Amino acid sequence: MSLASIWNIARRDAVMPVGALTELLPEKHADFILKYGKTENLYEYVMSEHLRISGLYWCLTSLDLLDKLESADMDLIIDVINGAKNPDGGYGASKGHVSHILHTLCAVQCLTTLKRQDLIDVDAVVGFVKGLQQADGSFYGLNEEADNDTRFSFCAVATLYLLKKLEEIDVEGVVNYVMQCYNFDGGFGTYPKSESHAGQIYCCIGTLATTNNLERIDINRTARWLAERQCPSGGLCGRPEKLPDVCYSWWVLASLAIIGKQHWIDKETLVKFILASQDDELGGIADRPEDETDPFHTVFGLAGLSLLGYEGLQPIDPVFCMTTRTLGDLSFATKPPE
Ligand code: GRG
Repeated sequence: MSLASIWNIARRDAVMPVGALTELLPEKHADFILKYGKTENLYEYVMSEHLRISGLYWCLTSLDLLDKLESADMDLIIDVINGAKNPDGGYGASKGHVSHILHTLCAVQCLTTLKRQDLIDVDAVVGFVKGLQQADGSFYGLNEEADNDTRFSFCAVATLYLLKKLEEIDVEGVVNYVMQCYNFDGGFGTYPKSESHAGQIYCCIGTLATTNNLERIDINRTARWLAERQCPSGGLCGRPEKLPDVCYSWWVLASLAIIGKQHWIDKETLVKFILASQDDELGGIADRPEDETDPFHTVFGLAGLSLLGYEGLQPIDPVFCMTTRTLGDLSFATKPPE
């Protein structure tokens, strides 16, 4: 760990470098993302087999935001996704991996983006998702592992929503479980009584929005917790006392957008923070300025900029983190309660 990183932790914020980038570099980012599909021998590619389908979702959505989807190798992507399909109806991280609700959602998102939902065995996916719901309404991530987590509640609801099959699960049960994870501070945790975390809040608000239950929360209290995540550098963190990270430009901002409070964040400084986290040589966006870039932070940085109305990026849907153009009539109309 560098001396600068230790200093960042001590001050609980990132340093904005002198002469940081102030313009988006879309061509660089498209090249950075496309390189992942072309070089199977790339160290990062080989080491990321356990998140291959999620990685495809990050890359495809980045390209869609940059309006460069046509540059992707569709046949290769479809081969990888089909290879990850399992007899139990779900998708694994890649070929030979057990089915997981996260990768199943990502496979559905990718095939929706590629306009190839026809390749999905909808009944089989519905069967897999239904099998993960527990008596208390919560969801496991994979069969036979008691790992209930509000992330998986959202993944289940989003998968079925995108397939127009939401009614196939116990929706009231999932909403009741998510509401058990609602904390006094306005945030949500991973399971009942666990600490509020911005990533889990996104998942819970997304679940409530998709099932039309946003009126169950105190919007102002939740928005306040989220808005307090903005650090003096402009970047957003995931919980109190933690460092800002570009990915929270999505988890925090999208949550605020869904409940109609995006304006509680200072837009100008957040845009500066994301732009300062780009790499002008290799392309891509990092977790914070001067760190190494990767597809995960690239997609959520671009998605955050799109929500902030940054010019030249396709508009994004705050619930599904997919472009509104791609989602068409599946795009979620954000209607915060009065
Ligand atoms: C449709 C985009 C989309 C997502 C699917 C799986 C999922 C739903 C969302 C994940 C939400 C989440 C929990 C995000 C947080 C990711 C992250 C950076 C976790 C690290 O957390 P900590 O607590 O790190 O280790 P910090 O220091 O940031 O608190």
